[in-house]
Amino acid sequence: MRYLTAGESHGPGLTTIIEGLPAGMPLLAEDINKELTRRQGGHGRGARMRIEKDRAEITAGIRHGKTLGSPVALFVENKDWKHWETVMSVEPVPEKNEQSRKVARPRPGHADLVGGIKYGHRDMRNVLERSSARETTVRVAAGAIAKKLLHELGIEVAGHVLEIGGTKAVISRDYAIKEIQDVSEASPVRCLDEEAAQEMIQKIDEAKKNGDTIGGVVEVVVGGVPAGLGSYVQWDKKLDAKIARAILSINAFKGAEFGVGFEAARKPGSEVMDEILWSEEDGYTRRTNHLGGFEGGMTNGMPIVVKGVMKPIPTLYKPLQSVDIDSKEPFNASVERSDSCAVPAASVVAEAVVAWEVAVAVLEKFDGDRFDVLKKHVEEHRALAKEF
Ligand code: EPS
Repeated sequence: MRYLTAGESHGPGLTTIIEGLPAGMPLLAEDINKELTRRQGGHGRGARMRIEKDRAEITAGIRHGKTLGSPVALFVENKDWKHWETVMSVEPVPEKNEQSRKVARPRPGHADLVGGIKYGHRDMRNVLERSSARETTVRVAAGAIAKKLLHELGIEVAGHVLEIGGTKAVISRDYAIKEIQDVSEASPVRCLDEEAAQEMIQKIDEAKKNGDTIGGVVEVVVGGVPAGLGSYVQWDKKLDAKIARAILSINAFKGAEFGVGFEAARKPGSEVMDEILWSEEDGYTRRTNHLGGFEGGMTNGMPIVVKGVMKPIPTLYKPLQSVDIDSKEPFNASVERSDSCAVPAASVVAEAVVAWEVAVAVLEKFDGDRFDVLKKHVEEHRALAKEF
């Protein structure tokens, strides 16, 4: 299964084509739309999210609520496009209009300058329009389809926020996946610790007042995962590595870790490995889940637990120093409309990209043409793994 996305932040809209879905899988536009709405929310979002009401228009691949096995195509309209029709016109515009909203003072930390050098864009709007996190809209749409496939196979995905601007959530017990979904959904910052959430909200408000931005840490948990997705036999078949890449592909993400992650460097092996248990009811399990559901690049049947680190968004209302690429004089960076914190929204994007990688791994391991056959194969595999 694969997908590509296309679209500029202030162009007519965003498009994706998803190829390789099995035929006969139930799928409604609402399955996608509810995820698009989740991505738009969270305390700290800017004015753009008040303009948009992201909705997927499905134009191919589904009939009577079920996938056909042919490519699924969908389009999400940018409602803001009507304010940008000349600036972002596909057709040539009069010379006097070409310069309008030109970006010549690159923002430190954004793709502006390097993208400009790479593609020869002296107007760096040509870079920022595509490098904008607006693109994550259609990645969430593709992820929503992956989540639906996983859900139908008894695999559930939940994301939440662990940290914003240095305030850490204290998670005092193990939450079931459904609880993570419900509790985070009710929080304006998608955090399971209500006290920490209040502090996070204050920090976001402070950052906004100061024309600044803040980042944080998100976590995605996937439960009901069959053992043996991915493989140890070749470096590029390791599923944890694919998930880490997917996390790092989210705009502004700088790191990923599984289970205890970087803490493993500071502990002896006896405190890191997860002891193996077996029971009639559950088959093989682990006493703990320090390794975040992975051994040898393969899922071990325990929940996948992966964290991602998001840097603060680089667009600052109180801009940092930059250079005007026309005059080469020092200037403050250009100011674009932005969010003061998008960590809660990014946790929804993280769910989507993780769900995508897990769904691809499921389809690689089991039959991918017919959904009913796929379901049967997954059930058979679960029974075999238990008896092993
Ligand atoms: C975003 C849409 C963008 C930004 C944000 C994310 O819209 P606009 O540029 O019109 O405000 O709000 O992206 C960034 C700040 C960025 O630097 O990438 C969205 O739909 O999530």
